[in-house]
Amino acid sequence: MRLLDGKTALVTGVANRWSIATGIAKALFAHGATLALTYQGERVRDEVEKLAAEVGGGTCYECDVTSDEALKGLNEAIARDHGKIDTLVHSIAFVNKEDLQGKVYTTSRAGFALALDISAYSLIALVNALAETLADGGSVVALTYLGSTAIVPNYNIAGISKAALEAIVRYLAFDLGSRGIRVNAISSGPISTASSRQVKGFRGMLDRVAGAAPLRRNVTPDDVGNAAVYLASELSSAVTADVHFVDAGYHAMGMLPEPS
Ligand code: 0WD
Repeated sequence: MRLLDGKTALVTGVANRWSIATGIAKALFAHGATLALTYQGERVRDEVEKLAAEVGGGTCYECDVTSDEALKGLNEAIARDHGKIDTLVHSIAFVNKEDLQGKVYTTSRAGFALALDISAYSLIALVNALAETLADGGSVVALTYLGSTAIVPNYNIAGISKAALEAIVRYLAFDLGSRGIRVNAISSGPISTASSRQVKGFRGMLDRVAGAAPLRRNVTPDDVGNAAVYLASELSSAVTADVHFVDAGYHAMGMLPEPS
């Protein structure tokens, strides 16, 4: 059964084929959605255009979310090419590499501001820029991680940014709820991507999760994509302001089992 026929989805944060956003785009397309993809800049344009061709010739737009002008331009281009969008996926984060290791208290003021701007404020900025283009009854989905509410060594300022992002999800759910627009986050288990590999000791995290999670495995961008289809579709018609875990159950462990 296709759940998104006739819907248009804007998916941000596609950098390459391993990006979580790519898995989400593929799943939305498989369920009938027409896609628009955004990417950060020149550096990844060719790769993203290649990926767009694989998901039904989705349109591609450059948009650096730190630029209000770029966000305004994105909204104009989307309104011109697609009219309205039914689903907005926020799959963007950035933290300076030196802030993804060591002590949180050594984070610089500039590093903190940059991480919070790109990883959290950008959701507010995107929704503000696209407010008129987002269809009533639509769905907004953001990507988060367990490090928002629990200590994950080295995730540091990224976790603090995710705490802000999850709070933003709840407040936006209230702001947009009167238009029937739902806003949720997917909390993904760790997946090896260009961003996650910047976290010191990331490989070890994958092994530990696979050994301890109830499903005894890591998750994939396809797993996350399936949950995004649910959150974009009518199947989640009364679900909003929620953080939905797609992490093989790892978040529910109170104590890790003995290694087998
Ligand atoms: O383990 C993981 N990979 C998890 C990721 C677990 C749980 C959550 N997440 C989250 C991330 O925090 C992020 O919000 O999922 C989202 C997507 O991350 P990803 O797929 O792991 O990483 P990646 O493929 O690197 O995409 C993130 C992208 C950037 O990629 P690169 O590699 O070029 O830094 O965020 C984009 C960029 O495409 N991005 C921006 N986009 C627009 N404007 C900006 C910017 N200023 N900065 C980064």
